[in-house]
Amino acid sequence: TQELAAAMPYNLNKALEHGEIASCPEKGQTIEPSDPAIAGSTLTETIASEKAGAGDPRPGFNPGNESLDRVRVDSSERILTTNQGVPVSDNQNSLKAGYRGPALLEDFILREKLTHFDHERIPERVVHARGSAAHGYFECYEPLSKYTRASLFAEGGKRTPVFVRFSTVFGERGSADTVRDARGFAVKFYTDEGNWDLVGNNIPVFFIQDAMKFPDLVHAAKPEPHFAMPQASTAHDTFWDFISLMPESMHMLMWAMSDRGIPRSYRMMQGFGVHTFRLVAEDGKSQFVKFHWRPLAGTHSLDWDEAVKLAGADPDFHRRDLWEAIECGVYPEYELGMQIFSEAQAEAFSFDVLDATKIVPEELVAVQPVGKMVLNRNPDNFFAETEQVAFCAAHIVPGLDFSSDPLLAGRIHSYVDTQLSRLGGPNFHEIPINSPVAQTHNNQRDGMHRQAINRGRVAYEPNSLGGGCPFQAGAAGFTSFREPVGGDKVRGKAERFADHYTQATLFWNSQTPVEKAHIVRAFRFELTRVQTPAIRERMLALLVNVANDLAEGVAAGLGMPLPPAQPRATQNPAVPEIDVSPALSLFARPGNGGIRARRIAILVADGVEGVAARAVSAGLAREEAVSRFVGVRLGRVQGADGGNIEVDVTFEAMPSVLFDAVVIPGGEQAMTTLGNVGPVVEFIREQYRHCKPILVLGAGKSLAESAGVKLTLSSGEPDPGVLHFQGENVDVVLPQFVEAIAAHRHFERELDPPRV
Ligand code: HDE
Repeated sequence: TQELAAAMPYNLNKALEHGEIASCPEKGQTIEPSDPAIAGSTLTETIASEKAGAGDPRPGFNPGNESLDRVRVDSSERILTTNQGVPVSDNQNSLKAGYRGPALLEDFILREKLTHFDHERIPERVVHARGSAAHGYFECYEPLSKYTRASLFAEGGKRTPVFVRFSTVFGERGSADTVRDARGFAVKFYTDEGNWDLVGNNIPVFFIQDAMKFPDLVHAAKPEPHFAMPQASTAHDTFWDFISLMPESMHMLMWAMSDRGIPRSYRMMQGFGVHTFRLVAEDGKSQFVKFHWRPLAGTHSLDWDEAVKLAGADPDFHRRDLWEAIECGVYPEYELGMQIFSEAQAEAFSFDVLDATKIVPEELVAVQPVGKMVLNRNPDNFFAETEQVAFCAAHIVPGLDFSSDPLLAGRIHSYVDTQLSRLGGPNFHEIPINSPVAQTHNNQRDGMHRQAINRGRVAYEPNSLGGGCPFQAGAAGFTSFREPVGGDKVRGKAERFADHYTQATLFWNSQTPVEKAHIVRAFRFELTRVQTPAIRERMLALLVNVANDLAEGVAAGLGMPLPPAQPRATQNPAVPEIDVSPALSLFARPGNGGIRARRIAILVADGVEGVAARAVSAGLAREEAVSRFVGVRLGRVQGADGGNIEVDVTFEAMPSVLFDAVVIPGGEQAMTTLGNVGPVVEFIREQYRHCKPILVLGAGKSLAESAGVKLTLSSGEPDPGVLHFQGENVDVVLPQFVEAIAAHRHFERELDPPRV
């Protein structure tokens, strides 16, 4: 059957796809629903974990594939047709009355083509418009049935297909990837009891506490409405005007101004569910939970100067990085962790777990690893999958539930609502990327673009004509946790929400000196761009409440005196449990020491030490890093040993910011040539200034030094990120270089004393 199906155009497959029932439908309501939940059914088609399979994934294998097969179109060896399937004989010329005569209205082929084109665009997402996505799977480590009956956590080794979209928040669809912003981290789990969307961010808290303020926040951050500037940047008056009047945003701001706001890669950032959710066990007992994603490649960021330059050199930097890593088999992996705690524990905390501007420090509740996610396949079509995927904070499955976080409440409404205008009606769940792997049966009918052909005359419940089907699942279905609620109808907040600074201070205290310096720099940059002095002053008055040294640093950067602190909303904030949490530093998760898919430049010109250059390239390839021979122009250069090296890219096409590290391989003649080319010297200088690892071989030293590279720190200690090797066999120095690349950045240079 599969061979037959493969040989047929996709639309002829329909009968095969629906099986006997479709090819020979019986009358009325007598058709057996092919639902595995019904006893005796032999159909396993909808079991998500079976689709995901077991064992190491084959390259390019996509567990979600099968469910999308029915809509995949491959036009190889097919003739061109209209949308109605009519073969088209001429795709070059419209139909005219004579070769020089007017075009004819009857040209349905031209009209169909233009009409379709005219309607190709859909509205972009109101936030998170710019994003990139990938398919993969989630694998559970151990059964979690003690805490939750969610089917994806039922067995160790169980796999559930996922589709994950990463995004920036405030930029438009065509904006640059490397802007300073939070990043969306949205995961759609196609579980066998329906879709669960964990729509998170790379920052564990949010700007605001109540959904009521979301439109205000977004209006303030987006380009200003009169002239639509600036694009994808919070460095403007309306954002800081709003923020400086919203002290609750102080904690999130600390994260956003830290290097978390400019990640190196989607593969190298954490994800967080942000809100407190609930796990609900079979016996109805519930615990609170916070979700964490941890990248196995570690958490790494860009330098701000680098991020700015990348926006020009490659606005698709993160999209490309994700795509290329998956294409070359370096599958991004993240571990899912849970902080599980009881209501009683939550009551005792100094903060309110329903307040999305607060974290639960890991020192209070450890993050328990529960499974891992592997992204192993790129989408086939950006629009059909990445653009049309609709995540929704309301999509949860049996075994999970919401908390009463007032920010979450608004999200439960907003996500479905936005799809109605973005995707054009109530049937967006039928768009293939959105449709669950589990079957759907209900009496919802019709509406724009309906795909399902619901059979029979019954579309109501209770019914007798349909044998009562589809019937309620009862206890097997989703049941909300029986949370006792009471109280007056009020608008307002609980008392602990009024402490806006304690956790902002905790974050600041937990940063290393270099991270602190970067935070000060980011505030300075953003507030320097602000034109209204009163807004700068208000921000400084808020920062005084976070930490004096922070406020002083920013004030000095702005050339302003430090104003008195902004009065606090509460005079008696609860005493925090901890003052420092090392887990909040970006350097707390350096990764697994690997350098897979990191990009390394090897500089070449005629006369280069070819043997060494090739050996470094081969050594890096063994680590699955991507090295490139960078030259002044394409073509070949001749090595000092007489051998040729093919230049992969030029300094012009791939400037320094596109590489994680550089190798200066030596060869007197080559080094002299390169030293006379301005962009080459600038390339090396930037690598050094951005604190990247530099491997200098033999005579490469003179070129490195002429670009300002120093082999030692001012203290005389060696710079661990600058390696100078004189010997013959470069394999000796490679492990050290790999280690330096895995460490990502060598900020010793930056702080010792500020010299780059
Ligand atoms: Fe969203 N958010 N959001 N958000 N959000 C959207 O939904 C919204 C919030 C997040 O890749 C929109 O389909 C409200 C927190 C991600 O497609 C919209 C509030 C967090 C994505 C929406 C929040 C997020 C969105 C726009 C406050 C982190 C991209 C298009 C009450 C936990 C998903 C869309 C994707 C997208 C509303 C706050 C994460 C308008 C009302 C907090 C990752 O519905």
